[in-house]
Amino acid sequence: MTAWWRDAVLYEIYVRSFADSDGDGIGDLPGIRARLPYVRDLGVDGIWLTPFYPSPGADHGYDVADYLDVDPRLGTLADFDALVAESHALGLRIVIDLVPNHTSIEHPWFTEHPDYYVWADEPNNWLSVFGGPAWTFDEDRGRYYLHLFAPEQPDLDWHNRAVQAEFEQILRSWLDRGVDGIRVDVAHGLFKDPGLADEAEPVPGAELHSFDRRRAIDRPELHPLYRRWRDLVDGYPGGRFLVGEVFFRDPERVAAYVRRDELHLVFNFTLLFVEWDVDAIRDAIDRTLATLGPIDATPSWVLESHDVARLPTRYGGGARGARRARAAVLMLLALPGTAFLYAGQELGLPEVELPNELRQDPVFHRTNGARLGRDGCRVPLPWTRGDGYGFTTGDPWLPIPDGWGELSVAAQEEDPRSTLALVRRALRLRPHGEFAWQESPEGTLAFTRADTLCIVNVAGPPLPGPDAELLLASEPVEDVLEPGTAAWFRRSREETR
Ligand code: TEU
Repeated sequence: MTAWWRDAVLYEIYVRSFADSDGDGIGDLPGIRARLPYVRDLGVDGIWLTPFYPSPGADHGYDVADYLDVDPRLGTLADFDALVAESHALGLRIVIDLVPNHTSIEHPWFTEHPDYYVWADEPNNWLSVFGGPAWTFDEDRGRYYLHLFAPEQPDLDWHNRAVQAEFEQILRSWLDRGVDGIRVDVAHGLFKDPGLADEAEPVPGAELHSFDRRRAIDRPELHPLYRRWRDLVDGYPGGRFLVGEVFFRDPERVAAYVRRDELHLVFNFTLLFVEWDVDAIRDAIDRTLATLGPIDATPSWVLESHDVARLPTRYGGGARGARRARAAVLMLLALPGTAFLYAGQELGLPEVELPNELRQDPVFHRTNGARLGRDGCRVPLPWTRGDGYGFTTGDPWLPIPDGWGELSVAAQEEDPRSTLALVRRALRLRPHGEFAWQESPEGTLAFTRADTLCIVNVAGPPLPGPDAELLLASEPVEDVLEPGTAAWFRRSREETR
């Protein structure tokens, strides 16, 4: 078995925001095809595409109306096949996003197969992750249907065997089309408590994170399902894999999903939940390795995605946040396992503060603005300095801020000290081999991967570099690593021994 994904770097493309080929302001598959050389030159191993299926767009593609086609605004199945073929020719793998917890309310199943969904005469106390109750009354049927997300995203009833059979077919069809991996959206969801019992303690505000629901999700029925999916996927040649979005704060709860015969990989979001704090970062790494190591599961690392605020902003914003985010990306790419980069992270894009009237995320609208939602990390990419920033010839679906010309790919390609240049070099020098912590002063982290030493000065005093060859640093390093700096060194043979 070629388990190439065990130390791969995968690049997440939020399809609407990457590159628009036809001037409608929305990124599309031909746009991505045209930018494949950029992705190849970055040095990643593959691409994860967010959903591109026909969708009314209540949650921008995560409300799927047809699992086997491409949204006409984003291209055609022929474009998809060409994207796969061209990616493979460039040595890039393709991972697609499967959304099995819910469909769009406009999926024909909702009318033709109401028994595919979860219904109740009286709603229980479950809350929607996007705000408000998780139940909506259906006038025609006189009953309530469940939606852990938006009302336009009714939850499927996974206890219905017919639903299970539909998804096996869907998995096969995309594997037959040549995809290398499949991300399973809300992989901790799917099966709900069949008794639909109330949550014991509905924690106010807990709806934000679906991991805080105890009864609705994380059901034992998931594990036999993933064992069957594992068999199905492993029946295809070439090291295909499933990566689950298992959204729990604790890595301990995630581990059950990556036992040897279940999902190949899970996202490990621990670093998403911690600030630029040395103890919290070390703890996230330790807990991840301690839970996954003994079961021989591959750790994965994520600092950014289409669901969370951009890293430079989370780390305090401005020059300081930008600097910390650059250091963090060197740390990310030195950790053992699979790393995920979110398109735009390589440019150091910050979160964008959008005027409320332009916000589109249902999270914003369903919470009456109490939560700003995720539009700020989904602003289209700036490719060039000029008009439309090279993203579109029309109006981008979210405006690209003034001043982003300097953050554009074109601008950063001219600057050897840019974040883009740093990420490209890091992807070429990315270390492999055994991980081990090394002693380091307070406020700093140091670990080795075989003979590469990675030092991160999170918030310690200026740290003198070791007597070793400097491979790469997130900031110019004279004699010391200032706080908010990471660097990779090659240890001499002497030290390695
Ligand atoms: O996210 C699932 C999930 O748990 C997140 O919604 C998370 O709780 C939230 O973003 C925090 O604000 C997946 C997708 O990644 C997300 O984009 C979709 O909106 C969601 O599923 C529904 O399909």
